[in-house]
Amino acid sequence: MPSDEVVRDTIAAIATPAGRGGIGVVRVSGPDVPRIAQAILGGLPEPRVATFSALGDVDEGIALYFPAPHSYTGEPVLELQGHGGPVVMQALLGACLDAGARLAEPGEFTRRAFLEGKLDLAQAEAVADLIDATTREAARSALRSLAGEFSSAVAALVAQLTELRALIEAMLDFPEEEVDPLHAKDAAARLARVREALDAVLAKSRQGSLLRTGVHVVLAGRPNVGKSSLLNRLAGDERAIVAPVPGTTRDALREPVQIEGVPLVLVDTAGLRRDADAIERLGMERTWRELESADVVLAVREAGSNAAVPEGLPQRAMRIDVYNKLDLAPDFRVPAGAVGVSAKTGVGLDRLRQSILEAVGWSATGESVFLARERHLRALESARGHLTTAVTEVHRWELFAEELRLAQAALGAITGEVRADDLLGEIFARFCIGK
Ligand SMILES: Nc1nc2c(ncn2[C@@H]2O[C@H](COP(=O)(O)OP(=O)(O)OP(=O)(O)O)[C@@H](O)[C@H]2O)c(=O)[nH]1
Ligand SMILES: [Mg+2]
Repeated sequence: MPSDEVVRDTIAAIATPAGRGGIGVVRVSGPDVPRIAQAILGGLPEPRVATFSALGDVDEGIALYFPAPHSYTGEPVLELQGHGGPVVMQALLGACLDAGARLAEPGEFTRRAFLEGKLDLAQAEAVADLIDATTREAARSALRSLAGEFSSAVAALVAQLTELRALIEAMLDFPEEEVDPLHAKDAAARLARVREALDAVLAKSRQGSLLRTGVHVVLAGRPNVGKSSLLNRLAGDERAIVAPVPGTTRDALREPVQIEGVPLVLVDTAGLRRDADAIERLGMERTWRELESADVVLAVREAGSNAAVPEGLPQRAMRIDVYNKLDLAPDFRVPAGAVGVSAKTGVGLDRLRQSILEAVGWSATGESVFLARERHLRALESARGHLTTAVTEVHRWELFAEELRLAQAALGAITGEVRADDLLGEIFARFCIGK
């Protein structure tokens, strides 16, 4: 990886996905772009004007030139749009490499954009999140982060902290007994306001993180209670085999679905019972493993049957008690807190979907959420920890100021103001090549 020094080499990569397509794009960024354009196009195209040209002796297509600093990376950028076949694209990339470019590493274009100050770190991450979004809701949220909504919210917190720190620094110049009690009161009130604002950002970030990671929902229960039928209903498709014989499902089956834009992975499992044959027992072992990593467990049983759910369902995950086959037991009274459904008629499924969202803490407030990464959540929580400690240090102003400084540093790590180089490597290595 290149270091942060200003003189960089020129990188090139195929920016479109591998395979055949109408158009394929090779992207080049760096100081050698004019020389490479000369070699491949016979000259630099007019800035930002789509220019039809021969692309070396490989293809013909459109060339686009973005002079620095008005480009994605902030460096001179050349985009070559040729025909999107793997051979053509490889040859075009090869021509760029022959002309002096180096093959880009994953995420290197975006890394340069960050180093050139075109994007902050949270925005750079939003680029990858937008590409990786699995639902429309996640994509919308990523786009908002890319536009800087999350970064501004963090910056607003940092600004509040900076102001408060300035106030405290001024107080530090006086001996404790001379500090105006009004100032002390003011500082405490301001701290309370920052904490409130931080809590709001944290709540939106926790919600949004669900859109990134997806939620593991495991269906578990005794055989034949209708777990596979429920999965099919929720997935809107006949994915799992359903049969009247107990012990139908052996392997755990995963099915991605979404509820109100929240991506979930539904996991159907082998029913749990005592006297099972060898293969079914192997299936049951898998069920227990799935249960260990579940975010939500749907504990399914038959309405009106006396059979309890199997013992030992984990407590860690959120659990929803589901009574299925309500159509067979019309008089059955669903216990409070549980959900009654019929996989056959579809009754109660909307209620079940809502319960799943509630269980993971999703509330459809219509307010925008932040598509936060684990890294962001940890930073916000750490900042929150320091502010909580600060509350107890009111009147010990030096310690108070130190906690504020630490909180600010934690927040600065989100946007990359405060950063460690190994963090950059870690973040950008997960990008695709050409981005
Ligand atoms: N009437 C009625 N029958 C249902 C309902 N849900 C499932 N069934 C039937 O119950 C039987 C078992 O359904 P499955 O979905 O295979 O049950 P399972 O819990 O996955 O069973 P195993 O895989 O063996 O653990 C099938 O004959 C289904 O058609 C329901 O809501 N109403
Ligand atoms: Mg089944």
